[in-house]
Amino acid sequence: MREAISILESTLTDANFRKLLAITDRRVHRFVADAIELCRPMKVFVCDDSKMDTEYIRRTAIARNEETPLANPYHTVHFDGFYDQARDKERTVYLVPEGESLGQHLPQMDRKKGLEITRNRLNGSMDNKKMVVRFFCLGPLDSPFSIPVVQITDSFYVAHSEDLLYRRGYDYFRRLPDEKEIFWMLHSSGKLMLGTSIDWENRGVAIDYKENTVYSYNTQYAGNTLGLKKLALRLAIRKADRENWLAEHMFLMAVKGPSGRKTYLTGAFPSGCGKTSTSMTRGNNIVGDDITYIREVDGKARAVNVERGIFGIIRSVTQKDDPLIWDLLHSRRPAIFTNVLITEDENPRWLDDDQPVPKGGTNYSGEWFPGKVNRDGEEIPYAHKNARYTIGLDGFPNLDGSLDDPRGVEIGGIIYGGRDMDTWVPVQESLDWAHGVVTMGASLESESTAATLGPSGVRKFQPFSNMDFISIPLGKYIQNHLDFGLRLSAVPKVFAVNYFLLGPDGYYLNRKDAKIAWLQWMEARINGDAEAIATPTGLIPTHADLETIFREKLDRDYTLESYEEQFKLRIPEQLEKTERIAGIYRDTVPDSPRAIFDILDAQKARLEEARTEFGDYVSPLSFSRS
Ligand code: SPV
Ligand code: MN
Repeated sequence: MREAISILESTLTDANFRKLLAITDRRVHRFVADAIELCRPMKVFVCDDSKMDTEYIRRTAIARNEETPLANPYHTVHFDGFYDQARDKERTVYLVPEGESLGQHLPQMDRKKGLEITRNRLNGSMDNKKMVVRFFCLGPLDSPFSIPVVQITDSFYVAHSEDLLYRRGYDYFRRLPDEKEIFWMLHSSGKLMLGTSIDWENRGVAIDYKENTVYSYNTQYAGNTLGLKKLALRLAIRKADRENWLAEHMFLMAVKGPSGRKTYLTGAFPSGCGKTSTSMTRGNNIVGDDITYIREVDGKARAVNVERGIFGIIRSVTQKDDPLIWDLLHSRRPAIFTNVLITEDENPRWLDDDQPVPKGGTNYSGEWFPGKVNRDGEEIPYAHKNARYTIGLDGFPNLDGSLDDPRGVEIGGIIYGGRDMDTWVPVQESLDWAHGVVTMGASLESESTAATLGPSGVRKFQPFSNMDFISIPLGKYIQNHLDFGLRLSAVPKVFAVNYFLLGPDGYYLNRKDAKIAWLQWMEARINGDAEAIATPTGLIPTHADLETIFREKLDRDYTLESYEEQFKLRIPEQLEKTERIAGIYRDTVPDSPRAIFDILDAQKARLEEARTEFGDYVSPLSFSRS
């Protein structure tokens, strides 16, 4: 390769060259020069995070048809291609050096071969296009949590979205300590038609963890393209493994207790299972809704939000159920909607918004009209099920003051939740850290949703809700969780929740806002303010405590009848689950820690004993207080 500096000097305008060279790290120069040689852009734009530069990115996204302005001058819409509406798990592969294996759960490819394919796809991909070079930081700046990231993309939509979602890092890069570890992201949307990637059949994401670099091509959907989101999470999980901390697919929030008390909790839920809505519950404060780093500091578990914005699903968001989000999305706060419908009067519409079906408009399929069908004759809904909004957290009325605290916050609890219609009770606490790690985190299952390609509604193994992003062998990842607890003197409590329990008539047993009550109970438990009943699978609330919480927080009754129905121990389903999970680890995770089997066996024995004593379905009133 030619000298990086001479490549940069001959390709960049003076102003852009100066902006880039103000960052003195030679690794940065080499990465940009290599991307230029590979992708051969017509021009290169280096963003220095000034208002002028960030505005230029937003305006260019519109000028190039990647975004369409809406009636609200602070809003735009971006459409991803018809077949590019979610994360493509199958085509997201780890490039594995010779002799290494990540186990059978992770899609992987020989590194040399993968790099060759990837570089072929990216070869000349920015022909006639402008390359954007941006600098960001994952986590607060100047903190033990900070990870600097270089993002190169030819999509102004990607560069604009990241501006709303991540901490700008140009100045931070100018003062980086020598040899600080950096993540490197290179994306190209490939050929575009009307602002949309058309070569989706040849799309892919290649994770070269050896070089901390991720390549993404021929796709635009944020989960496949925004380097700082799920692409960096995969690299962060490897870094966390090396450095003994945790990189998790979790929200981070403050639950408010009595007399202004605040307790921080993180929560791992697979996509589309209530993660964002839990972190935005009324009366509490949000720190983040998607990705959290957790480190041990002086024996405590401290955590930060890796991001500073929300890329949230916009379906069933209504004025009545989600007033906070609704108001924010009708304000002067900059936002990008994706894959919603644009009405004739230039307003966004999403599914289940409590309004009549629109008469027509433009959506991800082009011009839309009621009854429009796809190639297979299936009706195209007016908006996609995985339609989203992108918005910065700054100025949210419920934003917690700790967002940018470089020390992070101490967490009192970790929650695991999935889409489970018939097994878990609405909320329970684990017997201890390892029991939580194994029977809650490592045993998490969930029905699939529209957030990933493929059929929805199929029960899937979703350990820690992080399975899609785990980048080390699964057994090692679980061992790291077990070990992390051992290093703590103040160990967070571990909880499991289930918002999706169905009654015999096929209806959900709980209203959406019941999560407010479960959070309150967890907050009380962490602070020693609530009793619990010991069952074979964990510690559950008493009816009396829930009755008080529902009355105080939700202004309604919580009857003994509801309690008995919701909190009954479903022994056949629990036993089946225990067997299923133990089977998965036995048959497919050769490096499973022994603790998984010991803890699952002990749970099974407790369940069988309870069945002998009480039968298959056991009222919570049969068990005694712990
Ligand atoms: C998720 O699907 O978990 C998301 C959205 O948070 S994305 O990963 O960006 O697709
Ligand atoms: Mn997510």
